[in-house]
Amino acid sequence: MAMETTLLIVKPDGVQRSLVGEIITRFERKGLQLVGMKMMQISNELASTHYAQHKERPFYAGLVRFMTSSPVVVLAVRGVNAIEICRKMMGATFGSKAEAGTIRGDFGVSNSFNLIHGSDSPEAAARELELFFAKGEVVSYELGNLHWIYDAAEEL
Ligand code: D4T
Repeated sequence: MAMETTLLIVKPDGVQRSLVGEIITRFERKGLQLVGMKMMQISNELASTHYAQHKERPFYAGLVRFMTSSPVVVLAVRGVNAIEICRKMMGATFGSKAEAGTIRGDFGVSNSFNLIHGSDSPEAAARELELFFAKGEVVSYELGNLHWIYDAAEEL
């Protein structure tokens, strides 16, 4: 298992529903390290680039409209196996189906608004971190309690 950095986005519905703190808290409590964070308004161009793989899908136009409808909070989150861990914590794509205990399962019921985005592979994470963060906005620093989060002898 590798140390990974992943991109998360608290989507417009998460911001509008005042769930930003609640959502970030879950990742912090898990033991993941915040290494980048900002509020921003996603442009049409950025939303189109980010969701380019869905361009032909029927929900694409609505998805771009949704992602640009209100500010979002973007996060860079680091940890061992962080990509898979974050995806598990997010839950299935829509709140109506997502398991209780996950972010989408606990806070949403919609079949299009789904509160949070998370990179789904190392390649996607690298691409998305570069799309959303400028050089220098993702930082490196030592977590004081790292040796209590991981068994340093075994896992790092
Ligand atoms: P993201 O990419 O936002 O982390 O979500 P998922 O990885 O869980 O889901 P996805 O890529 O299949 O969908 C991307 C994005 O499109 C919206 N969507 C999706 C939608 O509005 N209607 C749909 O039918 C689907 C499949 C929600 C997430």
